Amino acid sequence: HIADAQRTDLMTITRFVLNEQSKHPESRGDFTILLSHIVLGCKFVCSAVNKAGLAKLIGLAGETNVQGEEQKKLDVLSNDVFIKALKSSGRTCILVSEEDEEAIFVEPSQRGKYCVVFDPLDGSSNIDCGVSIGTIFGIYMMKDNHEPIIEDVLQPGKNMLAAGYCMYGSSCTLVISTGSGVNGFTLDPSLGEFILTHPDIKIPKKGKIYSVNEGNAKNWDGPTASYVEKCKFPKDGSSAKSLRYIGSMVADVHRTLLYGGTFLYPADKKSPSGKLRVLYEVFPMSFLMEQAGGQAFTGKERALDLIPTKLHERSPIFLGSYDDIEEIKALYAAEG
Ligand code: AHM
Ligand code: MG
Repeated sequence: HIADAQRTDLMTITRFVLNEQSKHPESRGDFTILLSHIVLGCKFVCSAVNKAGLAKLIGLAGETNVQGEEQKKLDVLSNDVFIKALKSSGRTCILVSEEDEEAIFVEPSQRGKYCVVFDPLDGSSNIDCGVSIGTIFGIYMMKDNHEPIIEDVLQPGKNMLAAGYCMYGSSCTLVISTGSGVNGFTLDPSLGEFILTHPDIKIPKKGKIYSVNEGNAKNWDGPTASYVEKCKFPKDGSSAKSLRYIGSMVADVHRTLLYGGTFLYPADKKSPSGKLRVLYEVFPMSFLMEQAGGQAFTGKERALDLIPTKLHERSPIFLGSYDDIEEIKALYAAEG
């Protein structure tokens, strides 16, 4: 009986990844160790986010991050925790965080073969009102033992080995792909373990929801404007789509993955490259979308084909259900 098996035969994230890795004879458990350090970071941030109101952690830390945005104390804390956890795993060599302008090169004594790109706490403008926020991460592997260089992380997203996010919402959910499908785990606070609750996530082929910041509409390009117009006033007899926009990428993408539909952060006249960052926002989410059977498109190309030229580069992004993204691709193709 499945329900009973789930209650008594708990598939923790560590057990799951160990099983997956055992299919690769060359694997020596390094990835499992790296992941367990990421999981530790997520658990810490989850507990800090839950306590934020009480602990008076909310408030400005008096620093601004690379993009010149105000930084909240929780961002600083989360960043510190992830960097320390990743370094001490002994499995990383380069770390790229949204909060740090420069890449961090791990000292030789703690070095391993993985490069981790991450946004420790995305959606921080939502902290004060208790809306879901999250951590996003992507993992590359160095192919040989050369001295780490910045080019090791300036690689197209399709070269990622794994990607995922952790959403701090009504429950704490970790969604991950190591390149063979997408699986979701929910933190059982009484056990302190992430348990497999969403095996083999597949995004519906077509959805009934679109998600975009429509306040930017006056600055959109033609194809984005036509797509949203089609969502609201379909001409083919189909019903209009619902709009859902939380303004927190992890939560908006999580809903898109489970319910289907589209999530867009397009280019506009004010931000010709959109807002979201290629390495640690666009790539990991695009990787997950493709692994779940959906698509991710930049307005020009498959998102995972993009070759970033700088660490904090931005790109427009359209991701979600396969058929819905086909529609957007057709609109851009028609524009030429
Ligand atoms: P942040 O990294 O500064 O938190 O910004 C990223 C967030 C995403 O989570 C979200 O999708 C987007 O910004 C929302 O932007 P906007 O407020 O322009 O709609
Ligand atoms: Mg962010």
